[in-house]
Amino acid sequence: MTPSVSDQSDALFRAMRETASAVDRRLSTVLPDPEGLEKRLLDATRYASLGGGKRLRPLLVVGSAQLFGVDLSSAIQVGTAVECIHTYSLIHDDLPAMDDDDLRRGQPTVHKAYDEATAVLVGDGLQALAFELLAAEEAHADPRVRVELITALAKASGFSGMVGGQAIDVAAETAGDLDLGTITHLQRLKTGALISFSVEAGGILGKADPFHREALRGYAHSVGLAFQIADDLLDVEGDAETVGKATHKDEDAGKATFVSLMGVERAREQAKFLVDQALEHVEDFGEEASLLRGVARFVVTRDK
Ligand code: GRG
Repeated sequence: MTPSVSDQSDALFRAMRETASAVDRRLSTVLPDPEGLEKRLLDATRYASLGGGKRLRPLLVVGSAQLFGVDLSSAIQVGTAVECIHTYSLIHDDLPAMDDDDLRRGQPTVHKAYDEATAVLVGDGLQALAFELLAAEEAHADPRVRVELITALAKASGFSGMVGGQAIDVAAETAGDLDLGTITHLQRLKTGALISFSVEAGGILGKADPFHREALRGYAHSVGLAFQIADDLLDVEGDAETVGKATHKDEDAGKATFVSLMGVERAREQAKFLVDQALEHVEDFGEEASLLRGVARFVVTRDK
């Protein structure tokens, strides 16, 4: 019997809660607890990284790892690593030199609650911690798998991934209006690359064959773009209290986004189309893909 829609969303929200708690527990264990002058740095790191955020990327790692019967503890280790990179990117993105934001995950941004130097260092420390987590045996017993994970996360977060996308975004502020092709490229790098890593990580951990890895790449591509369109829609339609960060930022800055170029209705249709496409990519998998299916649907219905 196919589970009802409400059973499916109950299961998704349970998985989200469990993944978020597991990531928090892992982070609490691995973050050092110094008493000296570096205490403030670690306090700020806990402030930024514990108890907030949807933990969507770790959830994608857990979902893709489930397809190949990978241990949950390995998936949480890898999910915690990608969450460290994601959190660092948000902290740096909020700095005055970048997006200059005061609110993140419903609380003052790190440079507001502490100071700019601390915010830079928290981000740097989290980035290093991500690779330490992947290099540890808890990620996978096979060192070749660990090297593959490290390489994939480095590419996804570096010059040809998230940092490259952020650089295009910064350059776009003075480059005039971007077209749809350029925005798609920018978002593929800035937010899509980490989402793709999260989905592909399950295939790496499970030593999946090329056919299944290709299916994961297709799913990740569609979900990544759908996520970004939903983010653009939230900027236009969401309220800051629920979203947990300032809204109407893109609109006020006159920034070209999927929504400004396509309009709200077409953007919403495109996001739904991308979700259907993502579901098709994983249709050959059975029940074990139910978490990935749930996440794909959630990405466009979320309110934060
Ligand atoms: C500073 C190197 C560097 C990169 C920053 C990802 C990024 C690049 C900036 C974030 C800006 C932004 C708001 C992008 C929109 C998409 C996005 C990443 C939203 C936040 O991700 P969620 O919704 O956040 O998963 P939570 O708080 O739930 O983890």
